[in-house]
Amino acid sequence: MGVINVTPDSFSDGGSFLNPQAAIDMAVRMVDEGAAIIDIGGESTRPGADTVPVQEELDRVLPVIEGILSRCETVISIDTSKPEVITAAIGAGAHMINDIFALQQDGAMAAAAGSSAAVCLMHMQGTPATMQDNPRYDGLFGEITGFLLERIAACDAAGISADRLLIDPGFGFGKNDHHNLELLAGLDQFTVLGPPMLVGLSRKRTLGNLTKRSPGNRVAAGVAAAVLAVVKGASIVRTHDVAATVDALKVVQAVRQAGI
Ligand code: 7PM
Repeated sequence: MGVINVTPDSFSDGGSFLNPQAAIDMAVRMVDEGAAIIDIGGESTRPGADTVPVQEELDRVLPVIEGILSRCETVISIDTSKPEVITAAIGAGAHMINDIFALQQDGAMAAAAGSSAAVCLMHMQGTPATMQDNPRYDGLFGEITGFLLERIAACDAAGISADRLLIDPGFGFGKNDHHNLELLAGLDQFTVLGPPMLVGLSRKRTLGNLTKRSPGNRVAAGVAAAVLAVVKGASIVRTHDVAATVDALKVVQAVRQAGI
């Protein structure tokens, strides 16, 4: 899954475009490089980022979804928590909802249930504004598993069947470096929940703290994390660096097939 942010953000040191044409070009390039899914976001989840009004978010993402689908065949994921954006993006051709609030915001569950799109349920402790202020867990895996099971049950109650779901432990979302590394080491524990697992480690701060590198120079670290995640059961890797990640995962897949 390649990441395209249609925001004025510079955090990720690439992958953010306010110009729709640049965003579309980058997405098409990611598809050419082997991405199976493009994740499009119009609102930053960065702590302290400005919230974006609904109309502004729509104006950012809809032309990009339409532009990508007019140029190539790919699966489009919409990174949003707003029901209006969920519904409009699916109307424009999006196939999947990537909501860091796991459909807990007002109207989001109903908007998802009114479609047949896939849904990624991500764990976050707290909210983006405060989640990195000394996150603490009594039991890291138990807390995340409990949350994901509760959200799977909430989706089922709303009429979203389990075969539409993906789960995500939410690396960096209310987790310190130690939490993130522990999660990666024990990632296989989430496979028993049932839905395929999506993970996002690309360019994240834990990788920066390990390597002392800026976001744009964390490609090798991110590729290592992606390989470990897939070996431990992840089905989808969210990345800013598609070409390098696809190459690495081709090796993983070939070794797996040779080992059958
Ligand atoms: C600031 C904080 C800027 C966090 C960017 C981020 C994930 C995601 C993001 C993830 C899923 C980033 C993150 N991360 N969606 N959206 N899983 N499902 O580093 O890990 O891209 S935003």
